[in-house]
This record gives sequence, C-alpha cells and structure tokens, in this order.
Amino acid sequence: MPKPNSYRVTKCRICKSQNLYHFLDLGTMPIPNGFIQPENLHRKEERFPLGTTTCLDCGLVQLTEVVNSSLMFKNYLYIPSTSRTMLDHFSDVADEVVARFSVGKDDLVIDIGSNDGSLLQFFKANQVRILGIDPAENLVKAANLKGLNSTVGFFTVKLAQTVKKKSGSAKVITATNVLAHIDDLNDVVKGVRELLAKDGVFIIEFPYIVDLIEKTEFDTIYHEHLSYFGLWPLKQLFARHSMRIFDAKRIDIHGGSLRIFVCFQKSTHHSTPRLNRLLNHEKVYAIHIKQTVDEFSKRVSIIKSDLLNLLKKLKKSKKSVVGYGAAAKGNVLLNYCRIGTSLLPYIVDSIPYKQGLYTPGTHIPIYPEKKLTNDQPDYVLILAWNFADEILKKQRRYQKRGGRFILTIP
Ligand code: JHZ
Repeated sequence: MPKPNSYRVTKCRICKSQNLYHFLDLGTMPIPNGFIQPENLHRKEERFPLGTTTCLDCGLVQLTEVVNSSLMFKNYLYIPSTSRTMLDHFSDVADEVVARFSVGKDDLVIDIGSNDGSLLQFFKANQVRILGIDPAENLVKAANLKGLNSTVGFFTVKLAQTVKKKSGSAKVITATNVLAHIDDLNDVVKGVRELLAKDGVFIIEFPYIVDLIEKTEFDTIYHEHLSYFGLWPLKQLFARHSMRIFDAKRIDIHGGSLRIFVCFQKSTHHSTPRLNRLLNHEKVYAIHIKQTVDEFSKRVSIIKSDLLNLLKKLKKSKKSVVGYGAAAKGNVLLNYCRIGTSLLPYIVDSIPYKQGLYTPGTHIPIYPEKKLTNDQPDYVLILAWNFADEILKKQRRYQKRGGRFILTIP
C-alpha cells in the first residue's frame, strides 16, 4: 500500500497539545503551485483538505492536513526575484542586518530556503561569506549560476552537521517565508543550534497571524504554509531549545509579516521594548480563543459571497474581467470560490515559467502581462494583492484607458 501523500494533524506542532479547535474549512483543492501543462489538463489532480485549527494552549494556528513536502518543494515555481518589491525588501534586510550585527567579510551568512539567491545576493554585495540551502534543485542551480553559493537539501540537523564541518559556524542565519513551510520545527531549531555561532543571530520572517486575522487574508492559508505564527508559540519553541527571541518587528511585506531575532539563551543580545509591546498586543488580540477565530471564519464566507455576486453581476452586464498574478494565494481564492474560466477567462502573470500553464483545480490559462493592454478588459481582479502597488504602477496605461482593478483582500 503506497504511503499517503498527506496526514491529518492531531496534536500541536509546537506544544504537542491535543487541545485543538478546528475553525476554518476551505474545502479540498490541489496544491497551490501545482500549475498544469496544457497536455496534462485531462489528468486527475490530487486534492487535499485545506483548513486550519488553533491550539487552545499555546495559540499556534496550523493546517489540519499536512501534505508531503517533496510534492511541493522539489521543483518550485515561486521566485521572489521576479518582484521589485521583494528585491527592494531583501536589499533592506541585508543592509540592516550587516550594519546592526557588524557582519564582516570573514563572517558566514546562511539563508535557509534560499530559493534563487534573491536575499543572498545582497549579503554577497556586502562582502560577507554566503551559503544558501534549498530543496528545489531548479532554484539552487539558478542561484549557483549567479555565483550565489547554494546547496540542495531540506534544512535538517543532519544537513546542519555536514555544513558545519565544511563551512564552520554562521554569524547570521536567515529564514524568510520558510519556517512556516516546515513540519518538524524542533529539528530545524536543533539544526540552527548546531550551525549558529555563540553570539550569532537567527533571523526569521513570516506572514504574521495577527495581520492574517485582522485583514482576513485567508487566501494565504494553503498547503505550503503548515503554521501561521505568532510570538507566543515561537517563544515556547525556542525556550525548549535554550534559545530566546530578543527582538521583533512588524513589516508590511506579504500583507503584514513579522521579523524576529533569536539568539542563544545566554547570549548578550538584550530584549527590546518593542518585543514586549508586541507580546502584550498579541496577548490582548487573543488568537487562541474560539471567538476570535470564529469571527474570522464568518468574514471569510462573506468575502466569498461578495466576490461571486460581483463577478456574476459584471458578467451579466457583459463586462469583461481577467485575473492578475498567478499566485499560490490566488489559486486558493479561485478554488475556494469555485471561480473558473466562465467568470475569469484568463490570468496574466510576469513569470515566464507560469505563462502558457493553467491554474491548478480551476484550469484558467496564464498569459504574459502584455495581453492586458492588448485586450483592455473592463476589470482586472488582482490575485497577487501583496504586490498591488507594483502592479498598479506598471499598469498605468491600462488604467488611463478606463481599465479598473478589483481587490477583494485585504
Ligand atoms: P507571490 C509567496 O506566495 C511565496 P505566492 C511563499 N509561498 C510565501 O510564503 C508567501 O508568498 C508569503 C506575479 N506578478 O509572490 C508573479 C506579476 O504577474 O505572491 C507571481 O506569479 N506581476 C513562499 O505564490 C505572483 O504575481 C508583477 O508585477 O502568493 C505573485 O505571487 C508582480 C510583482 C508579480 O507568491
């Protein structure tokens, strides 16, 4: 009997409690970056339940079903370097980290989930030693072609031991939009402990659960993101490994994220006042109570019915509507709302990899962005809303000619 490609979560990933409260069900759908070649459209797509549960003890929000990571990350189509917003963001991160922690040319910076080296390139520009670690062979190849030293693999304590032997300890380890994708968090932290220098800093960025709930960003809930972190659950995770968060900063990227700074328990890094302010704010916001998450779920259903009513009304009045940004989050919205080509005939996207493919589950064709100004449809539904500013700037001509944008989230 082949091993199933997913399993149901029965205990909290961080505190192991079974006191879980299931609060959102988005139905079953294919993996969010499972774009389809035209010749494979007839093939059955494996669909997995998509829903979330909150741990009533530590407050960690997590998926109810975990999909096999190899299905999602061995050949990965998400490439941050295709977005100016992301490149500017990573450049700021590297400059801020190098200056704040006096990272010198002999110091090693390791990026976990390094993708195509989008962040590493800016550390390299600061003349520090770099190493990327990522499971996607296609992306590691692209990074190495750009001279951004990277190795293929899922980050585990075993891989950390090999890297330590070869490259020594790291002054800085970064992990942007990757920790939420990993099931065995204890193994990751053990790996970081193995690799991090005694006065080193582990810097993590992730979409912040308080932003997700506050702005009802439910389409960022998908099979790649196993956890939806807040400070309190992570505080527990690191304490278990004699490490501590000493600073945290809310940032705008991806609809609202958190950047946290972690060190060894006995390190000299002092806790900052803004960390304590955020811890108090989170406690008041109370993600781990049923009422907070139940109200969120109600808002999600309203967004679905409002969007469907709008699209059906526009179709009835013969208005044309297309999608913009074949993002994983967009695929969640389309599958949850069951929006196919009858309501959205096509999507435009800047990533060459995705052009000519079809969206998973809804089978909507993806074209280059220039199709938008060629066709001049009446409306554009922005699916990659985390890049709305960049997209609006790029599409001034479409707007000047009367084109209008629809944003359902946030
Ligand atoms: P984009 C990402 O999710 C990646 P996704 C990841 N899953 C994660 O953790 C979250 O963010 C936080 C297109 N685009 O980046 C390119 C244009 O067409 O939001 C992309 O296909 N024109 C690791 O999948 C898509 O939009 C443009 O001008 O939601 C954006 O997808 C720009 C800027 C983007 O990835």
